[in-house]
Amino acid sequence: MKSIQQVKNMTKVALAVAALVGFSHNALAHTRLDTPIVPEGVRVKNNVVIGHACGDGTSIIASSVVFPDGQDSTLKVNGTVVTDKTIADYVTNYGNLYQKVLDTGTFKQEDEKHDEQGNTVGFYVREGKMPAYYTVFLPFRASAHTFEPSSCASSVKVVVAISDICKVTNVSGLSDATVNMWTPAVGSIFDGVGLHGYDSPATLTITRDLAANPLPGDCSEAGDAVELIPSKAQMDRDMPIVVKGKQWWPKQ
Ligand SMILES: [Cu+2]
Repeated sequence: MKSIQQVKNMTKVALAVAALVGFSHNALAHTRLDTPIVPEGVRVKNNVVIGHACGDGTSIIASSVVFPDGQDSTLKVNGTVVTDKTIADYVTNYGNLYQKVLDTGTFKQEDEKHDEQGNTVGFYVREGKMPAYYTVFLPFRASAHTFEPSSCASSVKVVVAISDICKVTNVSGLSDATVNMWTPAVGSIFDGVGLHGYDSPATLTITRDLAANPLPGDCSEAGDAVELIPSKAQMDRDMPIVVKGKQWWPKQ
């Protein structure tokens, strides 16, 4: 038989290992898309995969997602911001390509977010609880993206901003203890400078169908890598969760 001291020591070791495992799990499992790379011309059922809550004993109680609207979004080509082009120069049908798939299994209340033209620019879920050690899928559908044949784009990376909420606070209460913000750093109130998910957004990359839609002859062999990022103005407007005309998160 083991002495009580031996058992105590073993328990201590087991707890230390559990703490390490728990920590590394939390540090690694960022919120991302289930299928982050999709081919041109294919409609895909996808999921936001929530990686973790805000530390042991906390739960995700809501989540908010923003897709770049393509109106005032920032456009990068091979890593450099371009201002003389829009997403329409690269993707012929950008706008209203994303649709939430209704799923009230974990979060009982959800809705899409629409712009003034009625285009879906994001969605939110709330009235649920995901324990810290769980994961949850938030299903949505991405319609087929079509590349502009005359463009040199070989891929388009759509930056998707996500906030996983543990506690509803006002803007000054946004911290690692209350929210995980997987957002691009664009100067919005949801940048989360210094926080866990700083400038680490989820992405959806669409790859050109080079067989059906080959690059024009004057393009580089690799083609251009295009990136579409929601603007500061869109982030500040579309990231909050508004329920029946009243802002629920962040608190006002
Ligand atoms: Cu993480």
